[in-house]
Amino acid sequence: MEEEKEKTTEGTSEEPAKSFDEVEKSEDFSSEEVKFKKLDTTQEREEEKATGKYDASDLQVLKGLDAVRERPGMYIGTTSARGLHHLIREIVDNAVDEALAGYCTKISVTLEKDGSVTVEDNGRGIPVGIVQETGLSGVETVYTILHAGGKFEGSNGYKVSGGLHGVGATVVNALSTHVKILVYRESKIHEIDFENGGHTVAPGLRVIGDCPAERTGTTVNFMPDPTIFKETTVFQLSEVREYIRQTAYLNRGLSLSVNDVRDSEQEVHETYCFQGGIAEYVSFLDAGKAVILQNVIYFDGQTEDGVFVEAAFQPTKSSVFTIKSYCNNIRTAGGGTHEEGFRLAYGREMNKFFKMKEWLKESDDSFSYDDLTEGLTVVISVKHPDPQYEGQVKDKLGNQEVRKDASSVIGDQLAQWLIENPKEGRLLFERALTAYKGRKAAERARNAVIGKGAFGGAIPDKLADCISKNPVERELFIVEGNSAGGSAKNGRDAFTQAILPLRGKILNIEKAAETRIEKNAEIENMIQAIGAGYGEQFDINKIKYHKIIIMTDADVDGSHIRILLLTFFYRYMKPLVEGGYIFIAQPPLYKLTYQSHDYYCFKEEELQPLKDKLPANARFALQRYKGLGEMDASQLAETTMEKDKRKMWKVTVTDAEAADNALTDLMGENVVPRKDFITANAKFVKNLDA
Ligand code: 28F
Repeated sequence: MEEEKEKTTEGTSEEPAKSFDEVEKSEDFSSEEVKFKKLDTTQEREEEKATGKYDASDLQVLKGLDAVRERPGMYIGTTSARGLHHLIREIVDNAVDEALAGYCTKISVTLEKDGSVTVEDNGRGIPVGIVQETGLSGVETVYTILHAGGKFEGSNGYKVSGGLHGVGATVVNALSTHVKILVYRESKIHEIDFENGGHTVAPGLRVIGDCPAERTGTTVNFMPDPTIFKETTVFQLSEVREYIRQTAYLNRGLSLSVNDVRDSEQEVHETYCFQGGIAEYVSFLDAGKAVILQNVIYFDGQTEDGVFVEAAFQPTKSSVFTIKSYCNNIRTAGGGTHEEGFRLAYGREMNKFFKMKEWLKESDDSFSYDDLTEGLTVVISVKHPDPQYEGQVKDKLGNQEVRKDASSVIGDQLAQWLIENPKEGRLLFERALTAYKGRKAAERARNAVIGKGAFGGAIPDKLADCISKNPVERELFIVEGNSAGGSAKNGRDAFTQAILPLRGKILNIEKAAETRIEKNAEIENMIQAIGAGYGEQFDINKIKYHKIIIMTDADVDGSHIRILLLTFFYRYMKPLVEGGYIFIAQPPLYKLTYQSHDYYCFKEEELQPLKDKLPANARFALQRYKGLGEMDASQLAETTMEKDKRKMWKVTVTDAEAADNALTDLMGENVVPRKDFITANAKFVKNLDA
């Protein structure tokens, strides 16, 4: 465990940030006391308890603590190592809240030899007077009452990755075997102890000594309960250090120390304090990268609905886009409306500026967000009075107003910054242009890799294209199912025959609006393979094949797909049908083998005449083909694909119209029993060979 020297660095943000030391403790504390009854002392309360007279607040305390012990997962997510480390975060978060209120400048966390943890701050000290709402001292209120207002996100009330919204200290108390709290306040040192899951140890809160008036703050020592944290009660220094460091970046000027005194041979004492806040965090994240701008860009602002937005970012030459976002110092790994606000502002203002400078012409496309953010490192931090978290693990910020808040704070200041820093703006433009060019080159390379079509366009990777470049001799077989597709690929004449396997049912054309057609992968593959567009844009002069051959099984499904394909061609590539480019392959229905010679029947009515030709009592084998997949490559080739042997039907417009009508009847409103309807109409095309 290396000993790191004290870390304090100068801020890098524009204006020197006010450090917490400079904050004047100007408030008159007497005004703070107004909500706590001065009269009652804890002594009186203890006497009350001694008489066994439990009042409502005592019952409320017991109810709350037991609830937490019964279902700890409800409050800290899990009781694994992760949940154990949550205990530290809940206590530190309370100290950070005191810092956010402007009264605390130093927080320290110590991993003690006995396995307990001590957290201390130099804030005002938790109030010791009685809180009217609870009838308890401020300290006991914070450490034994589950605030009714404690917000649990989500319907199941599970703990969110965000803080416990002020009920964290009570949860820690309930899940600890002992807790000792020292409060330095009003020149007195007050102490209270809890044991076995939050039960107050007599005599409760009392004064144990004096301290200088300027010495104020809260110190909490707690020991996690091993009956709750069964997996482990051992804290990991690396986990604690990472959280402390992140908290220091997120709260600029706040000094946070982590001390590990468990091994007296190798104690660790580290202090983190960053005047530059999240701007310095971005520098830390970009350490070792080639940056485009020396200074990190930093904006912050408070919106009228009380949301504080901060954003820091720096462009680098790397190709990775890093964005880390936080709400109330809690990481929102799932992103959310604060990131969306950044995205809106960044995309809008950068492109607007580039067009205003005419680096981008009005007619040019705007840069995409990906172009603009390639190599960019961004940290966004928002402080929100009532955060709502979404997503599976509640790590996505859901407050809708934050999208606008972040977009306006960041957008306004980014627009201003670009005008004031045109040189840097130009560097950002060139970075985005590099990204744009890289993306286009990658697209071209990807298409080339997929196997450049004979004509250079992007072709679907499921297409086994043929080698010839002459569309007149090129044939495209659209084959139903991958197994038949495999046989067709093996049996084909690779110079002139291309194979496009079709997965199962393709889109039901009847019900699909034209836009959805494009989205259907099967249809899209077909459109790309044929290469002449579709619908209004169809251009017969661009077709890459002069024969498009539909090869589906002779069964009901095969007929169904055939009808769908014919309807598609008829509706979106009609010139193909009109020009006689569409064919239907005719695979055999039967194979009769007599004296090791194969005879094929392509229609039912051919079978009997074939049998009649055989000598009486001839012994022969008969195979009924149920699907293309039952034929091996050579059988499929010689019966259905070889130009001089195959039988194909050329589709005419009336055939396609029949398919279209069939489809409308079939898929339209008055749905009739599909199976017999398709079979009855499967023969609607005339038998015309090429
Ligand atoms: C090591 C952990 O928990 N620090 C805290 C304060 C200060 C005040 C406070 C906390 C009383 C009942 C609302 C002081 N003076 N460190 C900490 N420091 N809580 S927790 O008040 C809590 C109120 O509920 C404080 C005036 N106002 C507030």
